Amino acid sequence: MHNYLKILVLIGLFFPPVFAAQGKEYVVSQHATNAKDSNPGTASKPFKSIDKGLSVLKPGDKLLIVGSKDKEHAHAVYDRAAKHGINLNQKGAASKPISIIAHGFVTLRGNGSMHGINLDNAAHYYVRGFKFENFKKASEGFNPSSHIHIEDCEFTKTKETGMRLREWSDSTLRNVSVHHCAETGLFLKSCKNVLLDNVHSIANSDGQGSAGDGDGYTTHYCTGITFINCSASKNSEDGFDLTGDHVLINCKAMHNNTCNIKLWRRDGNKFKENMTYMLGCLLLGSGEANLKISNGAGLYMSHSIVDQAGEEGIAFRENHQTPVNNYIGHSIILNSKRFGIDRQNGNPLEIKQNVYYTNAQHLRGIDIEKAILQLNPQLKYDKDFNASMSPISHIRKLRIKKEATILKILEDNGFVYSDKSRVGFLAIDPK
Ligand SMILES: [Ca+2]
Repeated sequence: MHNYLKILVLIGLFFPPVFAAQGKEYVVSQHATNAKDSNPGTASKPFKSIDKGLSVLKPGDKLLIVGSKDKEHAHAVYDRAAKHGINLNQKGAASKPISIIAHGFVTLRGNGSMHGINLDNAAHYYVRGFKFENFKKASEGFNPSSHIHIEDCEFTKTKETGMRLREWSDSTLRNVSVHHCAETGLFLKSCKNVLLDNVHSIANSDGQGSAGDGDGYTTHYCTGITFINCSASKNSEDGFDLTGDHVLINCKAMHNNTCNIKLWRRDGNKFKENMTYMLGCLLLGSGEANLKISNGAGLYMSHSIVDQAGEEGIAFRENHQTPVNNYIGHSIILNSKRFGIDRQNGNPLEIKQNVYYTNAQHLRGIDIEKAILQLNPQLKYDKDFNASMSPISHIRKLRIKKEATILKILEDNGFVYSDKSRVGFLAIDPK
């Protein structure tokens, strides 16, 4: 139970409010017949260029960039060759963010030399509705940025890395997809208090397969990163390659070349304790271990499915001098080509009411007798397990237990799902 509370404390740090713009509204419409940059930037006399629109923004202002009703229409495309797609070079203020919003379909198209969003030193921005393609990186910022909220955006076909988020804090990505980018989809470095909600990192590749580092998500030196309803799939290396304190709720990591999820404790040249909480996650089909925990990183996993690992389902590797307590409960570990759970390191691991099914072998480094006794008594171990049932129907059985009412606990503590049906997948469901 204490672990749930820890999750809530972590989640409670997020959901920064987005305030209504209080300043002026400007319009950019490159194809309007009377558009010109000497205009006042109103709806009837719009600016022609994005650069002009960006240059006039003050805290609280809103910039509408007009595209097309038709996604494929030429008017949807703004040519951003040799320019950043959007340069967040003004600063909003605490209750006066600057909003930059696409009106209709807007594609910002680079030529590979600059970045989709330049975050350098940016603060208090709200960006919504754009497609960014053919930039050098999907986003970049060499100096800290904070309170940036990016919604309903798509980033694709970069030349180097997808989104690079460095020293990014108190910020949100919501309804964002990053796909077919070079190298890693989203690279977060030294970030703090970041919420990723419904973010999908797909088919990003550095061209080196499992030997490279084309991860769905990479985090280095980060604290307080929460992923809700996020996914990583078909990336050329790992799905989620994480260092730091993270929460993953209802996330999916599927068919990534190396591990679907990898947790590290390494933090620069130091080893810092960290813990990743996973609730209701699906790890499906990995080239190597489905979930790998290295250097004694901490894992708390509940109500999750670990299916079709190319090697181990869950592999604990490499001892660390300071033990971290790990927990795996109410989860199903099945169809691993090697052990379901392979604990080669000596960190404490509590396993409780899991189901192990058709792994090459179920458990190593664990007291198997004890592990079997800990299974949910309503679900008999292995031989009574109905293979025709989907893993999801099994996990639904598991969560009948009262202690599985995670959603209620979350809701009681102010965690709100705007659309429960979208969850669509186990766990966060009190029934
Ligand atoms: Ca990796």
